[in-house]
Amino acid sequence: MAYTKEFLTDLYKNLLYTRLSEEKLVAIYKEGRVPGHIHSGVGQEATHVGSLFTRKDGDYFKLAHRVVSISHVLGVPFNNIYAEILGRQDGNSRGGGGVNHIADFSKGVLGMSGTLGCDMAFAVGAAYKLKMEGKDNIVYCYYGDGTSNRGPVHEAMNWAAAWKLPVLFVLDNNQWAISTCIYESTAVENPGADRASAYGIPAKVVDGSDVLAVYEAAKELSEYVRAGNGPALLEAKNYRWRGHFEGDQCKYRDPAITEKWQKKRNCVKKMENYMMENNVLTEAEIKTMYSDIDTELDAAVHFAEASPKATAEDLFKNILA
Ligand SMILES: Cc1ncc(C[n+]2csc(CCOP(=O)(O)OP(=O)(O)O)c2C)c(N)n1
Repeated sequence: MAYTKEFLTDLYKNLLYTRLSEEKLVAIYKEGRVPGHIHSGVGQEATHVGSLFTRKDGDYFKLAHRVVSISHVLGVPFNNIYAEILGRQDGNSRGGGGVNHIADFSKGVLGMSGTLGCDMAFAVGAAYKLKMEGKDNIVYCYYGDGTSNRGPVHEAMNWAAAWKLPVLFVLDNNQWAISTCIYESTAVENPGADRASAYGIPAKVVDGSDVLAVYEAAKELSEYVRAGNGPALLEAKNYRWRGHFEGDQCKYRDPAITEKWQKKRNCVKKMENYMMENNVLTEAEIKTMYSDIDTELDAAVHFAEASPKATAEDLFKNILA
């Protein structure tokens, strides 16, 4: 085994935090405790956790609208993540941004645009700043397969490649954009990796349900980017387990395919098996972790619910005009 026990435990724990947090959001949404909507990222956690485990202090992150609790890996507390999603003043954007705008500049989390694809240019702009500063920091830029078909994505990638800017693009290919399957909207097998070569960007395709495989691929690519070679792209093969939003009945797709992914490509279960087979954690230790994390997440939800609601005036704070 090439990894230390500490590294594997930390990686697994963060994967579990992300899974249980995404499930917690679904549970409280069902109880009517979440205003607006959520995009659950259950099933896609390993792509984000595995790649973010290659980060360094000073890096920037352009996250996406799915796997919304992932910024906890970067140090944003669950209290503030949940408060933001619930529209409370203790949210990291004082409840004014909501689920699509988890940002925390102190942790390098740049936020995102609800107009998908346009925020890819923010990431490249941040990479330009890093290049001017001459640091070995990079920008992690996450996007979806549906988003990959938008014009601003092309512009951002072309700019990053032409100016050799330090961006690791991570395509979380869950095969669906609301009710449109990627194979109906895209002629190539790998909407990220197959197009990357046209920009002169090296790419890798990885099984998104294997957190160690994601980590290894992201490590190689992020080192290439940090060394000043320009951008790289990682495409992770995933499947969107739930609807586009909670309440989506998914009538447009075959539930048997979803079940197959849930049974065979469950990133948390796969990592759990690995941990037990390699004597890193016992079943009992894993069970304790589940209940400890669940208690912690419940406390974060209670914190968020006790926080005052964002007011109409809050909407006009922190706006650049
Ligand atoms: C420019 C733009 N067009 C359409 C939408 C509406 N929309 C929100 S999420 C989504 C699906 C995006 O699919 P993908 O990029 O694959 O990400 P996923 O939701 O699967 O994680 C769409 C079309 C949007 N937010 N912005």
